[in-house]
Amino acid sequence: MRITQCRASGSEDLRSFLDLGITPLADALVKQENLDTDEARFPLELVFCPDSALVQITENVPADVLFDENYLYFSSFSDVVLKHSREHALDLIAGRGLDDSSLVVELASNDGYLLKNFVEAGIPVLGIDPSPEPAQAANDIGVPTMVEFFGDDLASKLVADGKAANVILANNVFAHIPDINDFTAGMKTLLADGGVIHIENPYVRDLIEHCEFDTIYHEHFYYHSCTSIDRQMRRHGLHLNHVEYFPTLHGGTLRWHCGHEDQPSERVKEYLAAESAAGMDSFSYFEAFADRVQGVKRDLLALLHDLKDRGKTVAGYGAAAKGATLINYVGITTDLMQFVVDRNVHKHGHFMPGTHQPVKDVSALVEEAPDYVLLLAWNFKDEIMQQQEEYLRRGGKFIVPVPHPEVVA
Ligand code: DWN
Repeated sequence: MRITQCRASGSEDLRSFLDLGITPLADALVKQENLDTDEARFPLELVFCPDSALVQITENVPADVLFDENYLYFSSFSDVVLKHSREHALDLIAGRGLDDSSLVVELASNDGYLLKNFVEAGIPVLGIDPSPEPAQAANDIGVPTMVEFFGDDLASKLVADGKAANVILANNVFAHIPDINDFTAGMKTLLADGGVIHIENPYVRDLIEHCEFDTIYHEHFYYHSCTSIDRQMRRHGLHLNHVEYFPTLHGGTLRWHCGHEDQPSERVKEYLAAESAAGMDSFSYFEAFADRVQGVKRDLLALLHDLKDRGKTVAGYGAAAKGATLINYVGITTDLMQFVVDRNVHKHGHFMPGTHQPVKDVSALVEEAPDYVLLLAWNFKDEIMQQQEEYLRRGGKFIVPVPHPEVVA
C-alpha cells in the first residue's frame, strides 16, 4: 500500500527522488520448492518529507509479511557486530552503574547477540522481537525474549507490570517500523525517569555520499539523520542528547542517545548544524542521487558482462538483504553471477530473491574457485577478505560494488 502522508509528520508533501523498481522482499530467501512460485514484489521508491526531514520508502509492506518465519537474519554471524555489541554493553554497564536492580530492554533483540552481555553481568534484561526463529535462538542462550511487535500498548503493559526500562536499546529497528509514532510513544512510556534510549541505525548521509543504494529495501522504511531523529523525538516529549558515529558499521552508523530530559551535547549541536549546512533538511540534497545510482548500475553491469565475455566465473559473498536489492535493481542474473555464499547456515539451501542464485556454504569459494567474488556484504569487506586469505592466495579476486564498482585483490 503506497503512503500519501509522511509516516512521522503526517505531511502530504512527499517528494520522490529514487525509484528502484518493483522488487522482491530482500530478506525473503526462496526455498527450493518455491522456485517456480511467483514471489511477492513491491515498489521500492524513496521520498523526502521537508516537514520531518525524513527519507522513507513509499510502500507499507505488512510487518508480519516482512518479519515472518522466513526471516533468517541472525546478527551473530558477524564478528564485527558481536565485538561492537559487547563494547556497547560494557560501556553502558560501567557508564550508567547498571546492577541487578536495573532493567535493560532491547527492541528487535534478534538472537540475543547484544543482551547476552548484560545477562553475563547479572543485569536483568528483556528482549522483544517479532521473528520467531532468532527469538528462539535468544531464549535458547538464556536471554528472555518475547515474540512480539513493540508499540505503546505493549509498553504500557510492561510498565504496569513493573518493567519500566532504565535502558532501552533499539539497534537496527528504528528504520524498520511502519508506525514510527506508536513505536516512539512506546519508548516514551517504557523509559524510566533518568533512563536512556540508544537508537542505532545506518546514517542517511553515508547512504547518499557513498551511494549505498543497496541498503534500501522494504524492511527499511526510514533512512535517518540527526535532524529527523531530533524532530521525531520532540514530537513525543523525548530529546536527542548525544550521538556517536561508527564509520565502518553497516556502511556508516550513528548511535543516537535520547531521553526525557532536553540536554543536547555539543556534538549533537555540531551534527545538526553540519546537516543544515549540507542542506539535509531540504529536497535539493537528495534530488541528484538517482543519476549516481544509475551510474553504478551501468558500470557494474559492464564489468560483469566483460568478465562473462572473457569466460570468467563470478560468485557473490553474503546472502544479504542489501545483496538482494543490488542484484535485482542491477539485473545480475545467474549467467553473470552463478551462486552466493554465506556463513549463516540458516540461509544455505535457499535461493536469492528474484534472481535465484543458490546460497552455499562459504567453503564453496575454495572448492569451486570462482574467478571473482562480488562482495554483496561489502560493509564487512575487511572481515570477509581476512577470512578468505586462502581464496585470495589462489588468485581469487573480490569486486566491491559501491560507491563505484572496483576489483580489489
Ligand atoms: O537492518 C538490517 C541490517 C542491519 O542487517 C537487517 N534488517 C537486515 C540486515 O541487512 P543485511 O542482510 O544487508 O546485513 P548484513 O549484516 O550486511 O548481511 C551480511 C550477510 O553476510 C549475512 O547473511 C551474514 C553474512 N556474513 C558472512 O557470510 N560472513 C557476514 C559476515 C560478517 C561474514 O563474515
